[in-house]
Amino acid sequence: MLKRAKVLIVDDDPLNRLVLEKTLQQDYDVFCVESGEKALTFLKTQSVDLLILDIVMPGIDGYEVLSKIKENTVTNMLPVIFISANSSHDDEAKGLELGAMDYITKPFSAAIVRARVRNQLLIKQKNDLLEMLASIDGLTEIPNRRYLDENLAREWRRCRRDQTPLSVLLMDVDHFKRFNDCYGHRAGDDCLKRIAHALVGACERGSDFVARYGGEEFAAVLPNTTATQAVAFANKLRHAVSNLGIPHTASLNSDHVTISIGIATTETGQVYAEQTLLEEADLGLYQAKDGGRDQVVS
Ligand code: GH3
Ligand code: MG
Ligand code: MG
Ligand code: MG
Repeated sequence: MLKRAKVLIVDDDPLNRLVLEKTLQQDYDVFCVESGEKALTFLKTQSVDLLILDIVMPGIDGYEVLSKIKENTVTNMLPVIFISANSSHDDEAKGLELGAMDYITKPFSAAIVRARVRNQLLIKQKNDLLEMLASIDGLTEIPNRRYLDENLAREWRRCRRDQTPLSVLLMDVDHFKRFNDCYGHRAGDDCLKRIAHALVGACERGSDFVARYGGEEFAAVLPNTTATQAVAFANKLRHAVSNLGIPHTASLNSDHVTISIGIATTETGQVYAEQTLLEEADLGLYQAKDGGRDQVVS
């Protein structure tokens, strides 16, 4: 495992917590809390790779904690191992049916806990890798349309909830068909890779992201960014591509490769669907093309 996995132990019994912590702390970053409420609060602010969850606890019990975890889109993929003194088949079946990945009965063997934790973390690691691969565009190796759609929806909900502006940029390479015709499709592919790299490299804020929207089109999602800020950022991206200086003698607007950009922003109080944002950005893009290309329209 490349980085140390994080494991959260939830158990009301201090001795159990201590023993479990001792069992796992050599291999993992271990956190302990003593109630279901504290576990849910913990997960609101920190992400972990695995949860070891007691069932019988005062307040909300382990079953309820698991249900809450499954309801939340941020945590529903988090693997949970129940650890309980309830050792009947019915208890175990209930835990597994609720979505726990494994069920360990108390008193437990440290070696078995270690092995089962390791197995779950290996599965988690593979799932994370698959998830990552499914979100990456094969040619440019930047986030793909699937990633864009999922994360734009999430950012849109967040900005609506927090009453902050959200800006979306749609970018399209100018006269790219002519580029392919002039330099060949392989050179076209290389050009797209360099543009993608330049766009991603120009993002400074961790919350901003660029994705390949399709073909020779890219999108940028800029949370907490006003229309004015988005224009400045779009021009930065436009320059980043222009400054690559990729020759394009067949272009009708420049001697090197350029992009046009359309912008849409949700200003506070306005109601927008996230797809409407993309449509509006597309209108801006159309105007940028119409206005002579290599420009930004908001
Ligand atoms: P405009 O300035 O109006 O955008 O002109 P354009 O030629 O860029 O627009 P158009 O949509 O007509 O052409 C887009 C071209 O992008 C056509 C297509 O072959 C090319 N293209 C799309 N995806 C890829 C790709 O993955 N690799 C390569 N090499 N070319 C691609
Ligand atoms: Mg208990
Ligand atoms: Mg296009
Ligand atoms: Mg184009």
